[in-house]
Amino acid sequence: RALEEDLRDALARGQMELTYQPVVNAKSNMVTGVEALLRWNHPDRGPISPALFIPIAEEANLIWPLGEWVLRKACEDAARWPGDLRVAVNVSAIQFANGDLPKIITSALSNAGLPADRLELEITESVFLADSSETARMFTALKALGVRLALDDFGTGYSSLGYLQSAPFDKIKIDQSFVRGATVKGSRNAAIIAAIVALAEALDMETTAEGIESLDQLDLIRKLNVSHVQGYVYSKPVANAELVEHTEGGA
Ligand code: G
Ligand code: G
Ligand code: MN
Ligand code: NA
Repeated sequence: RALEEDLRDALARGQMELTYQPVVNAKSNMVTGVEALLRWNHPDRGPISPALFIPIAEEANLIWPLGEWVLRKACEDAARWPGDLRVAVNVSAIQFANGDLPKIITSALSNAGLPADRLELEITESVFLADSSETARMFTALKALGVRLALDDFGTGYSSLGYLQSAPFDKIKIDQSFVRGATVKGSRNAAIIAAIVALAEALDMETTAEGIESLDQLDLIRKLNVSHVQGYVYSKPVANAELVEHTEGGA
């Protein structure tokens, strides 16, 4: 049986799950939001990474119902969290290229009763490989809704910096590969992170350093003035119930 068929069944039977990883303000140390990360526990094969099944979903045209489910579920969960936690949802380039995306987001927000500025869409540089006028139209439509936009995995794609001239991002997410080696001030990775932070600040964008695993990395990242931090050093992605437990009493 093809994985594609199993994925179709899992979606229909409500067997997909969302986990949430806290995003922390580097200065205040408060949780300001979470990133929704999709999980599939296959009945025979065990957990399968979205890095593997998202491309399958895209080829099988399952990315539409799957992506819509993720948006609806993330908005519903976020509307019930204490405080004003933001929820970040990953949107693939194929989803971004679909003209129906703004309609789906509007519907997910209003059904959940979630204010638009509490939803952040994480997009990678790969969206800029598509037709540029369509891409520009989508950015305009999404900004008009009032949702926030984050540029995910920054610095790892094939795009030029030209798109930063016009794309209305609120945040740049600094890829884990830069964080990994960043334990020594003066290292190449530290220099790259410092340059990304300077660029983001000049363009009035926030920054999140992803994949922080050690206190040494956290310490250096703080010194580099990254505005937000995310990684196992704080928390792995957790189930919704566990997140509510962690954040009770205010975020
Ligand atoms: O959480 P994890 O490391 O397993 O995620 C692997 C990859 O899958 C990452 O690139 C992440 O952005 C992507 N991913 C996780 N959840 C979703 C989702 O809901 N939609 C899309 N399009 N990608 C996701
Ligand atoms: O592509 P994107 O940045 O959306 O994917 C984030 C991925 O990184 C997720 O699969 C998530 O599970 C994973 N992740 C989050 N924090 C850490 C971390 O501290 N270390 C590692 N190795 N992976 C992490
Ligand atoms: Mn992401
Ligand atoms: Na990323």
